[in-house]
Amino acid sequence: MKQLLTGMALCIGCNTSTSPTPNDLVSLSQDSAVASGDMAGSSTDMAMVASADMKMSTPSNFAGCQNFTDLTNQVAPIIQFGGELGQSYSPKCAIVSPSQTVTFSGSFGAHSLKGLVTNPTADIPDQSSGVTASATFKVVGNYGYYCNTHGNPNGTGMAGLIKVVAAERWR
Ligand SMILES: [Cu+2]
Repeated sequence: MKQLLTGMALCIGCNTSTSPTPNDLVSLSQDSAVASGDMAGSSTDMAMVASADMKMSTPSNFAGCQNFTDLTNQVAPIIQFGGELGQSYSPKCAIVSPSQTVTFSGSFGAHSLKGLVTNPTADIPDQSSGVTASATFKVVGNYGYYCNTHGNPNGTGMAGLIKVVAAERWR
């Protein structure tokens, strides 16, 4: 009787449709063999390509940005944060021209600023003290940033995006 019960317990689920059939197992192992073969052949190349892509890959909708505030006509554009704005930047999504200087204004002690490593250049400073910090953008592209306390490098929470666009490209 004890042996019978043990045998029944072991068989529970062993014939369900979710169990892989022998054919499935064969094709799975063939796929993984191909994949690992590719990886072994070019792992160094793949790493180099990935890091090169990441340099330029801040998404154009970072921080959920779809509608952008045009700051290109402003002599001294300012992005404010904290204080009455709470855990947000204003404007959160901004467009500037190359060589324009943007000033972040607010308490960096309460809202430590971080630029994304995927930005084209590291113009947005890491700033954790003081109340103003400036960034001059010489290279077109998408520059994401976030609050190290209330935001994330993936753009959730307190984060923003500066789009640096040559005038003839979007007017
Ligand atoms: Cu913050």
